[in-house]
Amino acid sequence: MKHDLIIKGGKLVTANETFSADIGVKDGRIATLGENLDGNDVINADNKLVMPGGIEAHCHIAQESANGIMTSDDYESGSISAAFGGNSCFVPFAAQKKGESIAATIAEYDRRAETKSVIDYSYHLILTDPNKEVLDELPSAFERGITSFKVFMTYATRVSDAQFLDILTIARRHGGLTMVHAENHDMLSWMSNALTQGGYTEPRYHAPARPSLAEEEAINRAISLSKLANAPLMIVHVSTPKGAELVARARMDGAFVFGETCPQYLFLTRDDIDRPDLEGAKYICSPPLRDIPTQEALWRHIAGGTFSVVSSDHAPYRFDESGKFSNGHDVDFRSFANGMPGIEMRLPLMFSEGVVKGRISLNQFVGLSSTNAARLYGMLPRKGTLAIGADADIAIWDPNETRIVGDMHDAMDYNPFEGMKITGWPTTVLTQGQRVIDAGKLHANPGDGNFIPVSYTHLRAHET
Ligand code: DUC
Ligand code: ZN
Ligand code: ZN
Repeated sequence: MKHDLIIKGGKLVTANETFSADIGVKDGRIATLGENLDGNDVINADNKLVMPGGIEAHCHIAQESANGIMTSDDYESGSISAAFGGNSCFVPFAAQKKGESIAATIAEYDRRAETKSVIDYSYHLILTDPNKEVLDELPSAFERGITSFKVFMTYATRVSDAQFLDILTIARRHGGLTMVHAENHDMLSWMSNALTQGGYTEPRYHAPARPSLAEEEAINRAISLSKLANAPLMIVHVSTPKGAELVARARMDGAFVFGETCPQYLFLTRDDIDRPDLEGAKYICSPPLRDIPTQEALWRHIAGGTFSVVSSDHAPYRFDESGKFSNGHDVDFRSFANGMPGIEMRLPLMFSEGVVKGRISLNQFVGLSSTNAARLYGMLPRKGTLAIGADADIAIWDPNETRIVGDMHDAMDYNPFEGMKITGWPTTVLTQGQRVIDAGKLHANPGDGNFIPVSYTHLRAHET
């Protein structure tokens, strides 16, 4: 067969195997894995690793925050930055506004994504107003190929436990996965009020205002609700050792519970929020940054299988009046925009500090960065693996390239990981067989990425 493209000489890595083969791509899909293939176009992957492209499963793109502040990245800059970081697909959030129908939310995010994304995408739907009409409408999201929902246990956008149970139940019935931001709202409000009333208002007080206990309590409650509804649940951005233990325990007990953590909890600490002259505001994210023993515990849980995915939680707000200081400079820690960028850093950080430093295997890296997200969010076997018939969503990595982290390709004016020395970078990224990134250059156009309708089959915990 004459292929459109062949990738020659690389070492192929999936979540389960590592082997040498060439890949033949035809009509955007992997047509052949073998030797001596024939193709119109050739990518030489000698001394490179050839892996499924990353799937970024937690990022905020062209989305207003809980306080109404728009992210700096739209689908163009966000997808370009994701691709430069080794991702061939991403799943940002479509966030329902209070009073808005599901159809209106999805239509709005289609408008934001359609002509802009350079890589394939889907959405998780954030539910902030699950009234009766919205719950009745929810099954229509499945028909559209959207099967994951996120709820908050804090912020004005939070749901009650009863509403959470309603959503879990509908998701279970139709084959969907509910994701949760787990922090106890009243504990956070009480701590924040006490701190601000005492005059403790600088960015650094964001950390004590959101204590580990608030996450632990909420994770415990969320798991109980998922057990009651017998419905699958993904606890996103787990940031505490006790929270991770609760996820591990639930999985061992056979509950439908999955966990995610993020690079910021592995590489930064609350000392970063302590930086002078409001610079600490760059490091305000929720849950907040913790400490070194937490980093070590989270790494152990990554290696041991507690977490199915490591996602960036890219929530980009610039260090200016458009972002962090939308409410002014002279305000307390609650009023700075909440989140930090990292969509381009997730995979290089995990490769360098995880694989190169021996904390996780190459196959675990592929599982955590691509395959498990594909399985959880309904894209496997179309995406997330190197198999015949799968989309040719491929990232080719130079495992030896070393760089000092500087500016990224997002629309941000700072990089929280700047200055780190990283070994291993993606050199080529393909989505459906088309070069998106090659040799440091962008090859795709806005709108080349496609919406990928997904369907989800319930998993047992040990399957990711
Ligand atoms: N939760 C997120 O998932 N991202 C940004 C801020 C937040 O609270
Ligand atoms: Zn969250
Ligand atoms: Zn998030």
